[in-house]
Amino acid sequence: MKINVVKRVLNANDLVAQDNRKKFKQAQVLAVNFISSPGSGKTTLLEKTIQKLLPDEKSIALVGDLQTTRDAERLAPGALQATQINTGMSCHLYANQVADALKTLPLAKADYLFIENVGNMVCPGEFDLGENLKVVLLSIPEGDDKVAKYPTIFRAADLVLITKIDLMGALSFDLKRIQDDLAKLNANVPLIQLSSLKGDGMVPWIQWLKAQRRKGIGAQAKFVTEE
Ligand SMILES: Nc1nc2c(ncn2[C@@H]2O[C@H](COP(=O)(O)OP(=O)(O)OP(=O)(O)O)[C@@H](O)[C@H]2O)c(=O)[nH]1
Ligand SMILES: [Mg+2]
Repeated sequence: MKINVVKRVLNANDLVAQDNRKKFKQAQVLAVNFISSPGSGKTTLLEKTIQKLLPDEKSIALVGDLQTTRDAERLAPGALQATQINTGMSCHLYANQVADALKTLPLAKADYLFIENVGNMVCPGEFDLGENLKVVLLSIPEGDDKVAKYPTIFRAADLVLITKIDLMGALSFDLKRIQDDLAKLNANVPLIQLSSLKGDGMVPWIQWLKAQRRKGIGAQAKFVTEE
């Protein structure tokens, strides 16, 4: 019997993403892609994270939004550099937009590259940017039904952050429902609950982030690029 082996053909975006990944590896930078709906708390979390990593570890922020430089302005304090990409009509970042930005970013001086994708639960999941990890945020006000309704992005997540947990008591949100839905899609994905506003959950989040960077640099596991 003849067995046909079908290889995934890399598209133009994937090829640029591969090249980005090589650059992250060369610079020994952990590149993290933050994905969520608009307003889930990506920028607020990054503002706090960049500050908490200082003075030992330094970060670059790269932010995608349709319009304005507001998020980059918020992230500039504490960051080695904060760069805004305006995507116009596009609901996600492309790898070549990241590649263009890399030309002016001080990657060699950084420990982390935090990429805040355009606020959207669908499109960003389809486009590899060359990142080492995808962190998906879901905030309490969005509701506990979202994992099952937007499975693609939760399937691809390396970490799920439940944000704005200070609002847990004010809104009806069943964490067990989230855990059950994640168990079906991405059984071993870690989940951290946090409030950037109040500070709860920041310790495990920062520990997780640092551990990923150590793992990447030690074993070159996540930094390895498929040749
Ligand atoms: N209660 C509460 N509000 C928060 C928390 N984190 C962020 N917010 C608020 O949520 C709103 C949106 O936060 P952002 O950090 O701008 O959200 P974002 O995901 O970056 O939004 P986009 O860039 O537009 O996709 C702001 O009013 C924040 O103050 C939190 O932990 N608790
Ligand atoms: Mg933002």
